[in-house]
Amino acid sequence: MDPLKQKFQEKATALRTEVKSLLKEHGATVVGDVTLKQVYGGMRGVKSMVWETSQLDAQEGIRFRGYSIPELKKLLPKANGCKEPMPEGLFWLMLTGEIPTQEQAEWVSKQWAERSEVPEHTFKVLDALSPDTHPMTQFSIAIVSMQSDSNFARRYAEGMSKLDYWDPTYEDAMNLIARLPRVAAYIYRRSYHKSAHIAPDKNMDWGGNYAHMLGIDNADFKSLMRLYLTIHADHEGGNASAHSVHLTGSTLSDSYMSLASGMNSLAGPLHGLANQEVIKWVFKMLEVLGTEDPSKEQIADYVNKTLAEGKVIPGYGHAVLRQPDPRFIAQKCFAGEYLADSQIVKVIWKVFEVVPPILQGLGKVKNPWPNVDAHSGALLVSYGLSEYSYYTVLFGVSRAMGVLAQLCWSRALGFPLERPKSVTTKWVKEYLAENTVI
Ligand code: CMX
Repeated sequence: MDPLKQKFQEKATALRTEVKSLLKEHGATVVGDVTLKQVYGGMRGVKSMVWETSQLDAQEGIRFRGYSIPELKKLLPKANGCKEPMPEGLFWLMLTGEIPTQEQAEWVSKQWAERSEVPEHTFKVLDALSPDTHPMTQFSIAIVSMQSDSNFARRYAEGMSKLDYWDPTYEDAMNLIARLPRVAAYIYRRSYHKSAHIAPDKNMDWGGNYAHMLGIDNADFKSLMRLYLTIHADHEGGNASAHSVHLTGSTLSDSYMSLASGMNSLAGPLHGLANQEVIKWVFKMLEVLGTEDPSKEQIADYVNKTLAEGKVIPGYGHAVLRQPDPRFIAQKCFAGEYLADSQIVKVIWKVFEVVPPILQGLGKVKNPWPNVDAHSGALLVSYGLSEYSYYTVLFGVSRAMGVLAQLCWSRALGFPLERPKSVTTKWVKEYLAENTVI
């Protein structure tokens, strides 16, 4: 058994026993109430799921297995000479709860290089699509097309014990994550570079090789990719992409089907597609204002115009966070170090000064601060990756690590089919009539 799988099995066996006795003793403990507002309001804050790989605090932001992003930047292993963390190390951490050694992170790199072969039929499926098909549509189709290789689906069809579900899930997760950069780069090159594909370099790390296959062989861009792929990986379980993977996975759909579900949710403009919407909105603003260097007053006017048209300001607000997103701050720090002269970065920083007070002034926006998507586009544009319709695919490649690590945990802990209760408005009215004290 490989070292990561062995460590995961040890940890999972122990936690499964612990959870069993926890539920035996405390299964009836009430952990929260649900209000009617939450029932109609997208279930905000309702505790209804266990997610081991990360947890989100409204004030502090995300912690992966207890570690904040600045801590991870210090503690996770680095690829040769790069200052940013290796996403491979984060995957090890999410799966085992332990910060890996350099050797362990490099082992993951090698494993993913070995497992990265994409079936020929997936390229044929992609080539059959019109090149102007949205990259997220292509990504989702490509993931489903690889499902024929699922170890879980094959072993389930052969008849496997419930206790073994985690094992082929781990194999599928490793294979799928390994293949995603190749698939994602293929989509980029066919959509924007006339299918001039770039062969993978199996000696490179996962993030570096992705940058290489995109066609941007710049050391700083590779560093950005490692940071980007690390910070977008997971955001606890309730966000739409993670929850979609969890829900689909709970039916015992395999990793390929489950991940495609998550990617279809990520493709919505209130979620991952916001990264494309931000830069599209900024480009439009610069075009309308006729300047590359708008004043704060000009930006404020444009923000108010967007709001008056009944639209949201993309990249701002969050369902849980109530402070600037530490993933935004991590990208701002990167820009400060590597791209302080970039004009588009300067515009994003000005927008950051202008938007929060305006949103605050509306009186209804719970979080006026920037989220992860407010900054990423400016970094990518600065390195020449300006085709913003592609941006959500980058997010998706990263998000696969978190949701698939958790899918391994969900299988190992024997989580059941997810099936919450819905009610009709008629039921609500009857319930209120019977239960409201006048
Ligand atoms: N611009 C304008 N209005 C906003 C707003 C924004 N950025 N964020 C919230 N609001 C509005 C909501 O539309 C809602 O208005 P109505 O009452 O008229 O419907 C009101 O403020 C209250 O919303 P909320 O409780 O503060 O926010 P939600 O939890 O409902 O929604 C989110 C969260 C992210 C969908 C919302 O802030 C938004 O639409 N932001 C812009 C899109 C975006 O950046 N999404 C990316 C999120 C991060 C990610 O998943 O990648």
